Amino acid sequence: MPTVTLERQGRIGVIVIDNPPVNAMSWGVPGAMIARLAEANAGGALDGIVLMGGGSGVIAGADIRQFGQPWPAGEPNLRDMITAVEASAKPVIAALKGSCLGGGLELAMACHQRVAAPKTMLGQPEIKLGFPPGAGGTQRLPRLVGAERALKMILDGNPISAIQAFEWGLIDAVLEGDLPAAAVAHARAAIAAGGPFRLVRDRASSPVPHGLFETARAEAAKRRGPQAAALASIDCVEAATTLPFDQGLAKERSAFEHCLASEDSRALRHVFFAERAAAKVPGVGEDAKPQAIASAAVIGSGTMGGGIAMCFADAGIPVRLLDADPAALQRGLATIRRNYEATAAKGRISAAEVEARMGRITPVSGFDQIGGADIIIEAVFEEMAVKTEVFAKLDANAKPGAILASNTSYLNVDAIAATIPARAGFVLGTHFFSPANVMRLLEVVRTKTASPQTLASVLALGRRLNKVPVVSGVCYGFIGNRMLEGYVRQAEFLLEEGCLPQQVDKAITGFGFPMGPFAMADMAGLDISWRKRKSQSAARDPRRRYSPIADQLCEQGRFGQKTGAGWYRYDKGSRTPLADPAVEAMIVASARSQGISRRDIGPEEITERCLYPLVNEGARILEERIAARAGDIDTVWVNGYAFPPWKGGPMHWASRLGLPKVLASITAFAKIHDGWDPAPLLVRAVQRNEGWPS
Ligand code: 3H9
Repeated sequence: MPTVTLERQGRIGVIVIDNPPVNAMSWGVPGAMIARLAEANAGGALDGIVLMGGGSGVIAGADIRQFGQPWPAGEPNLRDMITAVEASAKPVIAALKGSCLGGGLELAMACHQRVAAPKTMLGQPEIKLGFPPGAGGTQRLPRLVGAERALKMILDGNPISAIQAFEWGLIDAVLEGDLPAAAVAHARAAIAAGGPFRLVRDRASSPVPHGLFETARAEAAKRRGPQAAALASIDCVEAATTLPFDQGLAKERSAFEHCLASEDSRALRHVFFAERAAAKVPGVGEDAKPQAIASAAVIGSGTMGGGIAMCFADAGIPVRLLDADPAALQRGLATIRRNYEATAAKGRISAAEVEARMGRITPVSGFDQIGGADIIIEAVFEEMAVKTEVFAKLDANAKPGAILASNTSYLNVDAIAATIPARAGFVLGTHFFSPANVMRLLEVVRTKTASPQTLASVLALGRRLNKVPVVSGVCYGFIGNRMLEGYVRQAEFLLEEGCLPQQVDKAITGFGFPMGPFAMADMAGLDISWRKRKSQSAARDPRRRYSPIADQLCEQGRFGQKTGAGWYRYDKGSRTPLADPAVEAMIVASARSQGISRRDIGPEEITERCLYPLVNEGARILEERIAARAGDIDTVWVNGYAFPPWKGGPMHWASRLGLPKVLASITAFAKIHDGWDPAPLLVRAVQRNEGWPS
């Protein structure tokens, strides 16, 4: 149960909102806070009030879990709390620490002053949940920092530092040292000086740069993702500059309610909680304490190995980068440096930071030089024999208890672990996504033998590396790539049946993906999957339909962007895919040779044909317990494959469409096309009128 306490420190009252873990404004908090405020105002014992969050000090805003549930009758809410603060006869000073977000910042802006510890982050992240701020953020923030800065904060949703907030006038002071004591001292001094304690609502808005809102609207219209929340936010901030305060508030209120009820917001909130639920892994309890990871080693200095080494360097963890080929090692290091310098050129890190990060990466050439690392990740050629040879060397060189991980995308990590039985408890998969230093997903592949502590350690490490770790069981392609296969197959079949690559890609980007399957394949390089297909061709089931076009492209040396041609053609130095009549001719010829008569196929069928296989395979993955929950699958697809987050991931999307509708289409496709047998779990969920198992 949340508690709100009032403690007296001389003539200053300190109100602490204690609602672990993040002091959200759940039911009960506003009522208790209003009661403490009334106590603090009663009588003449106090001159002023300091308001802060308990525990870590974080105030994360409204309780997102309670959105969509009826607010208990008669129970005050966040807006009542804000009204009470503004009505307080004694000045209220917000003392901020950790993160002060959403409704937390809105509450702070209603206070008479704001102070913060130096590391505090302040923001209005509501847009990431699909709605504009709903408790005055769009009205008070522009009055404090100006409409331009307020728009930026509200539209990108990213927090700013306390130092920045002070420079912009969002807070009145940055306080060093113990925050409660410093805030009380600040309150005493401010009261002695007579303020100023002017409420933000009473301030006039500063002049707005010409064309600000028009430009913002034009940019919002181009924005990938839900535009309603962005456009509503712009309207509300504009209202802060044109309407009286209370009218602006009313406008914000209705925009907030409208967007909160949208499917986009529902999906984004699902993604928020699914990512956090993925951190809770069955069989890995509190007693599985993560082991300390102070140093790392990465084997293989290619694109993946270099990217993984950068993840460690970025997180401040020293890493040894091993490659037996000195030239490859030098090339790998040069690429890493180029990447850092490009980031510095964009102003995201300083030149000194480039050197600091490079300094954390030590190139080495022998296994004897990585034995001291707490975790060793191999990113060598994707072939079992190569991987097991590496693991044999790790067995001989790694210190006892070191975690040994394979960055395989497909191979059986149980089989790898079995080759070094004495260390099998420390072996698992860490499947990074390319570019590894950018992509947030980390599939943690749980072997049968990995100990809970090994898993807990890698999950904690993943979070330190700023990743979203999701545990997958062992199967071919794990969660993400196993599902990808059906998506790509159907996209290729659609070509033979009547589409062109650009039509398929357009339907998929129209759905919300940043790229369609063919543009994506050209970017990734067609040769990698070609090599894989060739190595497996003997095992291919001849009864299954097979589209040969991707192979034919590769046979002509069309490997995608890197060779200037793949599914598309590319002008020299350009990455813009251009439709290629030569590819169309290949498609038409392939259809003819298979006796397929091509027809017009609309975007709706393209979307269903490409995306329903994700749902069907996802259901199998869930039934086999490769993924612990449907939300884990969604987390994989949103963070690793750019499934539009405002659609919530494939499993959430299917639930919202209605599983009976999805099953009906899958069953209909199964009558015409190969590879559409409905997953038993999907059939059962529909028969029993249930959702995905939790
Ligand atoms: C809002 O305020 C609307 C207003 O404008 C208007 C209203 C009328 N509610 O992320 P973590 C849980 S909208 C409920 O792992 P961290 C989270 O699920 C809100 N629960 O920790 C997790 O639970 P569990 C605007 C929340 O240290 C636990 O706390 N605010 C909320 O890495 C720990 O979370 C936001 O969008 C919440 N608001 O990061 C802020 N926040 O342990 C969203 C967290 O059961 N929150 N939880 O899995 C965050 O960005 C991060 O959680 C934060 C801490 C930076 C605060």
